[in-house]
Amino acid sequence: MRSVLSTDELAALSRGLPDWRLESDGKAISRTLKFADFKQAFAFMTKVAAEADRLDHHPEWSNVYNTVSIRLTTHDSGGLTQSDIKLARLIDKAALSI
Ligand code: H2B
Repeated sequence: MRSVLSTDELAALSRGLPDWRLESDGKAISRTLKFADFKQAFAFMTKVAAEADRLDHHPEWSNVYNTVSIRLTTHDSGGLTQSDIKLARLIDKAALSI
């Protein structure tokens, strides 16, 4: 099981993730993305789904038309781990390529 990140580790790692919001208890990060339309939003989700499954680390997310809301946490560890940071970076990259 991945270990939960310390406050210092989190501060350092999240510097590269300006679009993500840290929840007040420090146990999850979230981001909402808007696309041109539903087709683009779903193309993004399809891309992220495949990569998340490859990582064996899955987002909590929802979609309404062109908007995708994402929350990342590591359920097995009860907080944020390197896996969430890795997935957040991957999501940012995927959003740029849609
Ligand atoms: N995703 C997330 N976000 N947190 C987890 O703890 C987690 C996961 N655990 N995907 C994985 C799957 C685990 O349940 C499987 C058995 O590896």
